[in-house]
Amino acid sequence: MIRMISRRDLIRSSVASALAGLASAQSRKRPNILFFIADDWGGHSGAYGDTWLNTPNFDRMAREGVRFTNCFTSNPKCSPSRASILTGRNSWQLKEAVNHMSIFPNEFAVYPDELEKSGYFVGLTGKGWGPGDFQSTGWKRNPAGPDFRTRTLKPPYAGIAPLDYAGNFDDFLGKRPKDSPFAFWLGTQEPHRFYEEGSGLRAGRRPADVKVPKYFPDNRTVRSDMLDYALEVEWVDQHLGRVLASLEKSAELDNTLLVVTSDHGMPFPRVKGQIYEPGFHIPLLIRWGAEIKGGRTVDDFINVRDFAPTFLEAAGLKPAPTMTGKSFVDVLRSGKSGIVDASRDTMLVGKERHDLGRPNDAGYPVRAIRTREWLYIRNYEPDRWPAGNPETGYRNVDDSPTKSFLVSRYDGYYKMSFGKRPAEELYHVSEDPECLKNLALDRSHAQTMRTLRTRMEDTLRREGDPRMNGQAVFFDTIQYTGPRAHSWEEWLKHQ
Ligand SMILES: [Ca+2]
Repeated sequence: MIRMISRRDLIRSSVASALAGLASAQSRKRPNILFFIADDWGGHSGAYGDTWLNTPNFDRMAREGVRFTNCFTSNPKCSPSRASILTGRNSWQLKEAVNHMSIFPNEFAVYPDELEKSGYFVGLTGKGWGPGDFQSTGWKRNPAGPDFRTRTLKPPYAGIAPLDYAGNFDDFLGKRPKDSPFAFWLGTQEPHRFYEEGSGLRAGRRPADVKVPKYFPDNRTVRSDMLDYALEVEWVDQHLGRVLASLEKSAELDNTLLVVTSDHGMPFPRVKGQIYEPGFHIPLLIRWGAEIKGGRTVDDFINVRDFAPTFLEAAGLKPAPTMTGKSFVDVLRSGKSGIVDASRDTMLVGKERHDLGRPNDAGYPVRAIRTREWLYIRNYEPDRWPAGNPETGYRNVDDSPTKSFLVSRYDGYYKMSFGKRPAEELYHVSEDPECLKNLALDRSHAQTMRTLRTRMEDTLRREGDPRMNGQAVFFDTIQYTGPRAHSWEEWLKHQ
């Protein structure tokens, strides 16, 4: 006999299933959230197809988790990128924290605090938010969490005692109250410079293996410098290996949302601190046990400001009202590869001041828009030097053998890294990921450029960017909190 289902039955059964769903959501254990961020890592690894580094643990993350191919920071320098991660906002929405070596305002919620308020045990080791000053605005601890700085390692070479990140993480785990989920920020200081010159060669790495970017001359200086960088990346990978082992040993691995990323590209000329693809395109590997299907590659655009709302959603919380990023828990849970959410196809990037070294401590303001195909860049002060003034030593590029070589030659390669730039640049980034050929003056792309410019400015205006709203002068008032050794006034004194 076929029983007719009444409307009342239907309502009753849907209420019952909704209640069952709620119960299972409540009984689901809240995940641990481990944010593992390397400093200045351009993503070079086996996981991203490089064969000149040994990175078994990054590679394991890609096999067991999700590998994102389009993760970006909105500002390719330590402090602003980390401020975006913590607050879930673009850097021009962060007042003083848009700048490097600045102060951290206290009016924006940060995700470690939100998690702590809901019962998470939180901690930090290594580099959190910084460099800069968070104390003067009332922060009692680094916005990334309370510091677990318990162990250092024997220096591998003269003078430097690196933190034992993985050991500190173990100590943190040992102090965790029973049954509390944890949120830990593990920020390595590597592969940030400085490096012991020639360490890669001495460790037996082969210069011939290195893949040299086209914006550098292919020579032994550059190859050796990149091998030194590779050694530091491998050091980070080893710590990730120890962290994975600790999680396994404590039976927490599969209940941990483990995020492995970087703050911006590698510390080389034309990359770190500069608004070209290699500077703001970063790695992102996420493992979350059985919660998500592993072994996937996802091409959706993810911005660092999406991390905070994602972590809060994973913990069963709503994003803080000040967060403008968007959770991608749905993308993680989808089980799909390739493009999952087609609306994730655009992002903005920009900067104001990074380092000192220009008259009046001026910055180099830029905004840019990146779509699947294009990168449009607007340099607002093209008369200024993009990497810092020659007189003060191009301070927005970390000193390195590669930098010294380029500066000594003063040729086309020098120009690509240090020379002045036109007010507008356009790169067909899907075909030219190294941003070598500026198409801004190519008339056949004029319409594309106009469309991108309008779209970028409209979005920035909606986001309240002071530069779009006639208040760019604010950026010139922001205090620099680091040493003034490389300032213009210091240089003048010695003339
Ligand atoms: Ca950095």
